[in-house]
Amino acid sequence: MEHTRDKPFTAEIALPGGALSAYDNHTLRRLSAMRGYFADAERYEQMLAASDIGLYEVYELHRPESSGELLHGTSILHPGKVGDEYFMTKGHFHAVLETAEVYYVLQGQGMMVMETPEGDWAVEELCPGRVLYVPPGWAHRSVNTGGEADLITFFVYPGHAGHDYGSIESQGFRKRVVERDGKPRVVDKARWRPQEER
Ligand code: PAN
Ligand code: ZN
Repeated sequence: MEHTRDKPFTAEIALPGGALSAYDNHTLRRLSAMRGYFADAERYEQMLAASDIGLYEVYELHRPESSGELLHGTSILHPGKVGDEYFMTKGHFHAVLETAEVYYVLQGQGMMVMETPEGDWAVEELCPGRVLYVPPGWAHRSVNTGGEADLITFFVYPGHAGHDYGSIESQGFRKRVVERDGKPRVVDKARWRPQEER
C-alpha cells in the first residue's frame, strides 16, 4: 500500500504578540480557571470579583498524538501578580511521564519552575534567546517576572506526551516565585505567608 505523507509546512510567529500565523487551537486561560493555584487566596478572590482577566494564551498546531510527531506552538503569559506571586501557568507533568520538552524564549523575562516526582526541583531563568530543555519526568510551570511585557515562548514536545494537571493542581509545586523588594525570589511553598502576616 502506498503511504500518504503529510507535506512539510511553515508558520510565522508574530512579535510582540506571539500568535502563530496558522494554528488549530487557541487556549485562553483566565483567572477563574486558576482557583487554588495562587498562595494568596483572599487576594485571588478580590481580583476575580473585579474582573476575570486572561492570564495566558497558547497557540498550538494540531498533530496526531503519536510518538513520532512533535506538537509545537507558542505560549503567551501576561504580566501581573496575585498578591506578591507572579502570574504563572498551571503547570503539569506529561501524562507519559518520560517525555521531554524544549522551550525557546522569544520575548520577556521569567522563570521555569520544575520538579520531579522523586522530590528534586529546579528553577531556570527565562530570557530572550535562551533554550530550555525540560528532561523527561519533570513537571514544568512558566512564571512571568518581567513586570510589563508578555513572556513569549515557543515549545516542542512529543505527540504522545499528553498532560497530567492533577497532582500539581492538588499539591502545587515545592517552590513559588514571588516579588520581594521589587525583585523575583524563589521561596518554599510551605514558607509562603500573606504580606500582612510577615
Ligand atoms: C506548554 C504549556 C503551556 C501552558 O504548551 O501547555 O505553556 O501551560 P499549562 O499547560 O501548564 O497550562 C507545554 O508545556 N506543553 O506540554
Ligand atoms: Zn509540557
